[in-house]
Amino acid sequence: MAQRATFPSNFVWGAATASYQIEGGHTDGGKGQSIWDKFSHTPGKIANGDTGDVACDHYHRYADDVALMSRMGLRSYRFSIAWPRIFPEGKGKFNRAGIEFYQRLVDRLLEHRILPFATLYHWDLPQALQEKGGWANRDVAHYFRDYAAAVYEALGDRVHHWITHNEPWVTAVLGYTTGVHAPGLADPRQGVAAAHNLLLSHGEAVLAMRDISAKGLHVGITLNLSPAYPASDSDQDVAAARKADAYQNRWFLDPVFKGRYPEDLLEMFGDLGTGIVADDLPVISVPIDFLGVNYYSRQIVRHDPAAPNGIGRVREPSSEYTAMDWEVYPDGLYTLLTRLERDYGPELYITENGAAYEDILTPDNKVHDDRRIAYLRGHLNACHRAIRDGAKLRGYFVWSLLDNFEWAFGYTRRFGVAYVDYQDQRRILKDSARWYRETISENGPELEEQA
Ligand code: IFM
Repeated sequence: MAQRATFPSNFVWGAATASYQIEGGHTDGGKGQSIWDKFSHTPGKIANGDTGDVACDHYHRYADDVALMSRMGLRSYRFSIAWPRIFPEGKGKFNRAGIEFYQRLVDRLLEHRILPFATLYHWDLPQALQEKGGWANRDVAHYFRDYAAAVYEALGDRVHHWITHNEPWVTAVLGYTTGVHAPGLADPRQGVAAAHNLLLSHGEAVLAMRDISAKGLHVGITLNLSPAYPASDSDQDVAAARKADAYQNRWFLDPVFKGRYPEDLLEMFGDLGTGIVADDLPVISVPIDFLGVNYYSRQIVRHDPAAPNGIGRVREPSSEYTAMDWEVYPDGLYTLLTRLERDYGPELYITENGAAYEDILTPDNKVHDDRRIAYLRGHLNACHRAIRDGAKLRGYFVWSLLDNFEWAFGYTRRFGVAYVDYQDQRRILKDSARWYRETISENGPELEEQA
């Protein structure tokens, strides 16, 4: 019998998804247009011209999907709420049919004893608010607070775990600075302002929710974090890695947990930082109950005078890479979790971790995704070691429950532990889903050699 890495008895085992990536039903139940509806319909933005119009059709199949979760032995499910279903214009008229969809979903989850974790924003901003400047407009932070309060009023009796934002770094950088995500802007100044307003909206939402009822409420924010390793011991590479850490990690961690922006980051921003309002920091740093961590890979950094801020990237040729071309590096998760404990100290959930591979559906309807199993096992072992060494890690959500719309990559990347046949919307459990079910029921994966 394999030895197991046993987790604490109350450890939360789950899987995660996001509204635009799985729901479809893009005009159903009075839903308004989101920036991703608009962006995905803009020629040239998404691989193969894919859109989330239908996606996994979860909007219509949610009951079957909850039954699938139950078959997988999941104890928890992290999903996101589509703001344009609740306020089709972003503010003003509340759409009852929109919230009823999530009430039905949550009721089903609870019937199956699956603990809901709801994310308020996973990137599908109402297009009407983009027309007012989107996250670069500070008013949108206040509209987000109102939206958060309305959703919490409607669902707070049955959902106790809330995440304000998913990966605000991605919203700001990919959406406003590089433009590969909706709304597709390439304006670094707006990127910095958007990041600040996202942080402000987070703090305002937490305060508003606590005002409504703090009883039983666990609220946090999810950040995409990635430790930066210098490519060599040279002072220049070490300094470049430190800058990469400021840009990737401390940009959001420090305002939320320390109430200040990192000095070295402000230096890097220079006059691009005009959207940063120091007076907002007390709201941004309102205490939260946990930090959600999305971890996929590390970064190896060298000094490169030709790269922005001198931050150059290095590829480790001996490593394995996923279909996203992301290095498989479980030890980076251990490094990250223990560093979060040392420097910030919050309770933690891994709110996303997983891998895309070129999965093949066999004629007898199987997907033998051994590499995904190895990826998950390696990362769970890293979690186990981090807990042993003091990290307050309370749960783990695999990304993702289902194959889904992978943003600019459309449907070309499969992250699910359940395979989706987009022709007929069949769900087929991959070997990794069976492995995960066993891991959950044993409360931990097979133990690996300790690093
Ligand atoms: O699919 C995304 C998800 O929406 C946010 N975190 C990373 C995942 C994989 O790219």
